[in-house]
Amino acid sequence: GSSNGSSAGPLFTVSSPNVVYTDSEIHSKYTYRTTKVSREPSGKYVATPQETLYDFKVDRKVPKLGAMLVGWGGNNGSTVTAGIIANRRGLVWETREGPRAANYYGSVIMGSTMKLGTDAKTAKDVNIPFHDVLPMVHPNDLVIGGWDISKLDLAASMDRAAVLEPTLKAMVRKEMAEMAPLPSIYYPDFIAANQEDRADNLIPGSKASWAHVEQIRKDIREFKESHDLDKVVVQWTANTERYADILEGVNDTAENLLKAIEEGHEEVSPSTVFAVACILEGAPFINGSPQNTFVPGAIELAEKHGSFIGGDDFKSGQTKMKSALVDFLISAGIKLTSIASYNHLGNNDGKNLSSQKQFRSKEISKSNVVDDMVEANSVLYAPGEHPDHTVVIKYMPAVGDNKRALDEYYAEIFLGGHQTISIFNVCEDSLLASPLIIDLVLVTEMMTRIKWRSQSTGEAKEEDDFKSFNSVLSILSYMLKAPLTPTGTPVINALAKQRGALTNIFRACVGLEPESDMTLEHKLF
Ligand code: NAI
Ligand code: DG6
Repeated sequence: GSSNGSSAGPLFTVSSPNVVYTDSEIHSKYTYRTTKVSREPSGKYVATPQETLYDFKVDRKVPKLGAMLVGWGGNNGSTVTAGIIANRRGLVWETREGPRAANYYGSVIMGSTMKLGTDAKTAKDVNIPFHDVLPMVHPNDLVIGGWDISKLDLAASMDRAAVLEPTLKAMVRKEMAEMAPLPSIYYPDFIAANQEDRADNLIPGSKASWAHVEQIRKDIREFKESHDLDKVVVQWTANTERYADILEGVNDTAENLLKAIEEGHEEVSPSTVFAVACILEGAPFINGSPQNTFVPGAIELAEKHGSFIGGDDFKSGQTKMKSALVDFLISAGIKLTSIASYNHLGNNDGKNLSSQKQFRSKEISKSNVVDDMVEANSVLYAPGEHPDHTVVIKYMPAVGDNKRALDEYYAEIFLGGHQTISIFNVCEDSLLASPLIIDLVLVTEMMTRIKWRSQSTGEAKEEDDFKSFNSVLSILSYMLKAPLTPTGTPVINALAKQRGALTNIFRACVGLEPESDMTLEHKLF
């Protein structure tokens, strides 16, 4: 069973002089071990093990949390809302294949486990639900709300999305019908022209303005007050926008961006206006779409205000496979030489992406996902050498949300031979994206309750030396195609490494060593 919070008591406690539990906090002293490498004039390397001592502090009080979605009435928004209601009520519904029960499959936090250690008696692995590693919010307790430029209530949105079984829809319809998205901001130039007919729920004004920032901030405050929430996390799951041009004096610095919004500059996108409003309101903001919402000015503003941001673009199906498979091929010493990625889909996302500028945003986020793995292998690839990589997306209304993705991976193997791997990946796109929306909210909220300080000087420090993680939450990378990282820090796309970062940071907060697969206990006896 899953338990969280200090009242129910945690599923496990750590017995170590480095870990202290109080009623309200978990304190851990953690030694972070890395290796510093220097290059000698001879071209050889010297590797020196390094240790840094950190204090971590976790607030154990699980808050009452709201998640506000921009694009709430879309396929993802309506599906994740219905899914949470179904789980909360433990629903079971009939399908032609028999009864189906609500679950959180596809959520790392709710559906996967972490090895805690080995059993003291049997030496077998003890695995616990990921959700029990730290005191996390349960998704059943989330209060969902949000905005959409389309005024349909959530029951009608769920019908329009055509994702869920009619029997399930019937069971959640009443609750869904009572939910309606708040009016939103619509600057027609940023999304495809073919979206215009659903834009009937609008805050007046068709370009950025300070009134828009104020209205969004007010919406967040009112949602928080009316549901008696401790915190709100906001997530963009609205249409993919075109890229905004990065212009000197407009969106290059925090100050210029705020000025550009006040002056109504046409190059500021709706998603950037949402990001700015959330940053100023202190509500974490996650971008689930590929466009460059986080222009340099928005990142600087977040860092200035110590507000959390994360993005970009949910990594759900084709790209998730890619970031696992390419990691495997290149780590196996096989020289991947080309990737051809094609997909067609028939939902409103596909319709919006049939427009060139919006497709271009997606093409960028889908294309840069193997760079780190290629660059890391200087045995297979010369500097600057890269596999060919093509991404095609076609709109095919008939298949609806049932996306078809075809991928061909072509590689060079031993002595000039070739390996071709073909993948045909069919899935309901929104059923893959919905659990990621949940994970992003839960992990982001958790990060607001973790503080750290460096103990490298060895001296005891004042309580107020504790800080938050950097504003840019790269820990969310596992769920995202084009992970945003703090300025000047590397992007990690390899799926296993991304999961390792998430797992091991959580472990460090309770004073546990990183997951090690050495299993020396089974080899040295
Ligand atoms: P959708 O088109 O069904 O939903 C988007 C919603 O956003 C629509 O209801 C639309 O009316 C609304 N909208 C557009 N502009 C808005 C604005 N300025 N303010 C408020 N609402 C606005 O699309 P879907 O399938 O839900 O996907 C949402 C986004 O997530 C898309 O950008 C898509 O590319 C991205 N995404 C989806 C993945 C998936 O597997 N479903 C994976 C990766 C990214
Ligand atoms: C088709 O490419 C539409 C897109 O919105 C994708 O469905 C979405 O980005 C998911 O991408 P992936 O590559 O993770 O399956």
